[in-house]
Amino acid sequence: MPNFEYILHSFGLDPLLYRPEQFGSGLIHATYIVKKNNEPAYILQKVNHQVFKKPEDIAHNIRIIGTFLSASHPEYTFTNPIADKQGNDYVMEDGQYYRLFGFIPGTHTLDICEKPDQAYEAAKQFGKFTAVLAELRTDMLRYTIPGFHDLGFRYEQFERALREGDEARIEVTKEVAGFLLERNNIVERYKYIQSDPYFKKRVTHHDTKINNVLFSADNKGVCVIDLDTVMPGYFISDLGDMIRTYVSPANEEEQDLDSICIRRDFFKAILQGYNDEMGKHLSEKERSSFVYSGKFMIYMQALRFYTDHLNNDIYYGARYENHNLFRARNQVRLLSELEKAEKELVRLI
Ligand code: GN1
Ligand code: MG
Repeated sequence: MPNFEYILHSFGLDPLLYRPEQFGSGLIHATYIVKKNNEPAYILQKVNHQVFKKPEDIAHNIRIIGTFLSASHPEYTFTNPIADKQGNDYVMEDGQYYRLFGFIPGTHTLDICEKPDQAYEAAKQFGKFTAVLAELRTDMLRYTIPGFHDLGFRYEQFERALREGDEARIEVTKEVAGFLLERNNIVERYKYIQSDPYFKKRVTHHDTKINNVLFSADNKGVCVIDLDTVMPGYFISDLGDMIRTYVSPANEEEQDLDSICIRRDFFKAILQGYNDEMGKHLSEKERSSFVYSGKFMIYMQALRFYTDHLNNDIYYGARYENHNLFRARNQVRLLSELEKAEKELVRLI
């Protein structure tokens, strides 16, 4: 257990009045909602230092973005981190980094995308985030996780795991490896994108799950949160992760693979919401990659879960036997479903 008394105190909060409770379902950080009189007041997060080797880079990016927005888009809702009593972005306790954000009153998050309207609102918020930052020079930002959405790099990690990973696991999961190896053209297309001047690097969120959007009481999107992975990137990361996580009613934890399917109306809603903000910024070439973006992200997530399984779950951890293998098979199924629906989805656009 963290020493909450010390942490709260360092942020200038009276530990007798404020109480942290475990919150959310992220795989990487531990998140707490800090309540006063049973009402949410702050969000406290312990940063995963294994994954984010330089937490100060996150703070750097958020500061640059906050400063830019307050000058150019003061109306934009942006959750600046709260400094501790000494003015630091973090409090260190027992070798761990903690940071604090204000809770925006009247907002809530969703864990599951249940209606096309929600997909639309979320996509609009992620699109807006990149759009309001269109004039910010991306070279001002740091890469908080080097190679994070570099599919070539993820593929190399997968190949290395096939050579050096757990032999027993490799032996009994050959069908997953085979499926992924066969689709290496997804990597080739990404490499082409990297050299294509019509694909622009922009300020990209890189984690566009629905629970990273705040909604108002009347279910309108308010803003995006969880800015650790904000760094320069391609729009296919953000659009693709929405397709990956909103389009199927079953999420990446689902073990009943037959419940995975492609909901056309959700796909359409994502594109509408994203385009309403980003349409005018995207090139023709970029616009012809909407379905590809979904394949790109699902494929990358399948690679990452499977690679972690072969590496004995050192990154994502496993709450039950073969957890990451189940997750990988889930993403493999989702990718197959997307492939089957592809022609129809292209027509929808
Ligand atoms: C991680 O921690 P969470 O759930 O927000 C991961 C994402 C993956 C996701 C899969 C830093 O995000 O890239 O898509 O798990 N974040 C990092 O659920 O690796
Ligand atoms: Mg996250």
